[in-house]
Amino acid sequence: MRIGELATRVGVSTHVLRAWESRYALLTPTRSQGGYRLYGADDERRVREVLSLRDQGVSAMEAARQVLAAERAGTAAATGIAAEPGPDDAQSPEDAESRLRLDPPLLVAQLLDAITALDEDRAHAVLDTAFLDRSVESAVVDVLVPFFVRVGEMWELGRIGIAQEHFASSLVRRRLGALSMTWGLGTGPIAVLACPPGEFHDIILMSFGVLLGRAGWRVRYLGEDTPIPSLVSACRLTKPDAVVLASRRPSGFRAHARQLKALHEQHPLWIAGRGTTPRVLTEIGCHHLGPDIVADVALLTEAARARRRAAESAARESAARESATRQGAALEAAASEGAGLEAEDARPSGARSDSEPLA
Ligand code: B12
Repeated sequence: MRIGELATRVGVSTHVLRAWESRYALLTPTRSQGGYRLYGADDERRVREVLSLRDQGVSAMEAARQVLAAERAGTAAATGIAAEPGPDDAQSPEDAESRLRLDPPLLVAQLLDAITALDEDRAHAVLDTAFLDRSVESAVVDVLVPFFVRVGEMWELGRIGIAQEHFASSLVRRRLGALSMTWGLGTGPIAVLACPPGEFHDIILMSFGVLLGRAGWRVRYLGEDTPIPSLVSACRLTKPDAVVLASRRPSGFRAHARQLKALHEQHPLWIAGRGTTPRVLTEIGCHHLGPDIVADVALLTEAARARRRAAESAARESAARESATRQGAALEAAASEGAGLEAEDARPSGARSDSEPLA
């Protein structure tokens, strides 16, 4: 069968299958007369085994290694003949891992090559490898961020044009978009994410949203060029545990300092990106996030936990105060009732209360 049919049968994109073929030698196609690669039942079985291991939390690279190792061992057991040593056999697992795993700088170089040629297929294959081989956090921090720094440098040097830069942005935004599908779900704290008016660089903000979603946050993403009154009404509606505003330029924040200061009084506001200068922070008086976006997720999470703990303890204190007030009132009532009874007891024996039925 051709790769498209295999992809449909196993429910994995052709990009991923090609990556697994070239990176892990998981697939061993034969060639048709016309030169097309043809895949067989063994290829399909290996892919299914890798997918099942991945469902159990094993990385694609490790799953491929296990499937191929089991296959070699199985062949040897079935035939009783020692299997030919595979390329991995003489190596330690660490050697095999480093052989299979591409270094982030190499991935960045391959990605730059692919976007320079506007080669969508190749660029996707590199991104597939980046996201399959490592955690989303590492793919973002070690591959995507350095990639955009290099795109900026090459753009400045005139080695790539605006077409390539737009192509790169659109490619990565679509990938992040796919990863963002579940970031609104759950019961975790809520974060509203936006860029101020005139700011269109939102890729890191979006990446940050993906990482927040993975850490259990519910993300409400407003994205680039958001008018401040719209941000304020979104916050009124969602009552977020954090509002994150990102801008490359200080003016993106300073032009709205008064409204942002007021917003921070209602909901915790965090500003991020290169526009976050000491002067901006003094003018707005809000929190800020640094350049390490993984550490930023932890910082925001800890702040939300502390805020929740403070709210819970305030609620407990207020409940305790209320209950003390209620107890005090009850005691007072009991005391005055007791005093009434005493007064009644003190009445002369023949005397009758007004409320007593007449005989
Ligand atoms: C992709 C891109 C675009 C895309 C953005 C697509 C998108 N949706 O994001 C588009 C095409 C829209 C664009 C437009 C423009 N761009 Co542009 N762009 C870039 C490029 C290549 C990557 C931007 C990026 O994502 N960088 C991300 C990282 C790599 O950069 P960073 O800002 O250092 O971020 C780090 C921290 O600050 C922090 N951080 C940043 N944001 C956030 C957010 C959160 C929540 C957190 C926690 C942390 C955090 O984390 C990062 C990692 O440490 C950069 C090159 C570069 N080196 O950045 C140019 C660049 C930023 N652009 C530039 C320019 C000039 C422009 C335009 C003016 C071009 C034009 N003439 O139209 C417009 C301006 C649009 C606007 N008003 O916002 C210049 C800016 C120069 C300057 N001195 O400010 C750069 C540096 C390119 C260059 N070398 O000339 N751009």
